[in-house]
Amino acid sequence: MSQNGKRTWAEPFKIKMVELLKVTTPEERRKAMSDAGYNTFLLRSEDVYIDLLTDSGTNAMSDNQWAGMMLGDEAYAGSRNFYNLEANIRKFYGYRHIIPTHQGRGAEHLISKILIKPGDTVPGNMYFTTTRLHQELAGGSFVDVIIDEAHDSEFIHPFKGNVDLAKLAAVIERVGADKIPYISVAATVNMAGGQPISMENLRAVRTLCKTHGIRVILDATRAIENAYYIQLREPGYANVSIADILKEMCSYTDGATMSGKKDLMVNIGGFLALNEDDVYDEARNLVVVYEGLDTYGGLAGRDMEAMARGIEEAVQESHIRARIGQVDYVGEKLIALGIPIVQPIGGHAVFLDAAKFLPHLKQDQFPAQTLAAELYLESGIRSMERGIVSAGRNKLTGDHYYPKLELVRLTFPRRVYTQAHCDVLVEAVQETFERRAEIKGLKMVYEPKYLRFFQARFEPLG
Ligand code: PLI
Repeated sequence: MSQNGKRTWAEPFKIKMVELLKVTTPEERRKAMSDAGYNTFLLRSEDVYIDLLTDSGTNAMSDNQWAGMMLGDEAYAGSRNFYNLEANIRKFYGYRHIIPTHQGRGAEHLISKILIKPGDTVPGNMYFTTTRLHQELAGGSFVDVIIDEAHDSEFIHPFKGNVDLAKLAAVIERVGADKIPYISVAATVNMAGGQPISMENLRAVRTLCKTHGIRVILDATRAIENAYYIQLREPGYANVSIADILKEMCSYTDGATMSGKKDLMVNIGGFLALNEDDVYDEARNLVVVYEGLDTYGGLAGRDMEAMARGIEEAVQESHIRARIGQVDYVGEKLIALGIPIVQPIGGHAVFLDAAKFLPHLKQDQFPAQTLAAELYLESGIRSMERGIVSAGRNKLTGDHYYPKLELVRLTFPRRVYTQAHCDVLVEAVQETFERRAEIKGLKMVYEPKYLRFFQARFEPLG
């Protein structure tokens, strides 16, 4: 049953400008995939028909955002657009101090460098690739404290992004609170399949951390989508606005890292938000080393304006209902066809369960990498591996991490594709599913040191 009813999610916008798509032949796709080393990140965008690689920076801005771009104040210092952004982050997220960054990982870099000392532990509700890497580069170790259900692709739970409080308490007991600079809480949890955390859980995390003097840092990248799930599923929130839910979520945290390229529908931009004055002072000093002055942080004035305006649009109920309704539409169709996907359906993407889709492949034959390549060969649709390749290697042992979830992410850019594109996608996945028994795995032939999924190269087995 759809979470959104049948037609209630129709897009609350009309299309003013279009970008033409290119349809390729199977022969062209075979060559493109081979040239790309069977890694969808290495494809040229012009060889892609429907691009579901990511929802990051790929969204369609509104006429109001584009109008804001023309009002860019490109002063080196004190741009008016910075103050507009600061005002809207304070208004909608509620934090006191704001530092713009070129994108989310710029903020992750700053907070990791400021708060993490070598030997520290950072618990979190499942890792995210760039977040964990910055924690490790600062000398910390990430520990996963998400509930066990999050690692089971079929387990139905309304808030699969929840922190397991017993796991968190055990980590505090084991390493000591003074070795935990903060807990990193993501909303929604990308690697778990776009799964939300409940307000009740976030409140409980806050209470537990407060007793131990541990900060809570929110990864707010898709927090507005998380707010929608709280409104939809959590008792007591059905009549609370998305904006008020967002603000309450942030109120249980000490700061946030943010990639504006997702929820806020801009092509570039992010920020670090903080409440503590001394942490802010350090961040304000450090940002000039890595990003730029604290009133632009690596962004043009026009980009800050687009992000400031994006916040106001992103918290609109009609927007968020349509955005998640579209993802839900595809997910429901795939479930009806018996295709294995992560359930409940996530906020920003439908995640194919590659381990169940291609059960004849071992995990080190890269089932999700293989499936992403095959879907492209079938249809020209680009998706992303979120399995063993993305998980990388344990920095101490050098072994692959073997994540329980071996997924292919079909990620929906906001306000970009139509329902007919969704139907084409469903057909393509179905056709790939029908020939799954013939699909062979891959071997990795080039592996970069950091975030290997971006640039690794593969060859077909057999
Ligand atoms: O890509 P950035 O540097 O703007 O943001 C990094 C980042 C942080 N947290 C989370 C939850 C993310 O999803 C995220 C980036 N995600 C990408 C690029 C994605 O395709 O999901």
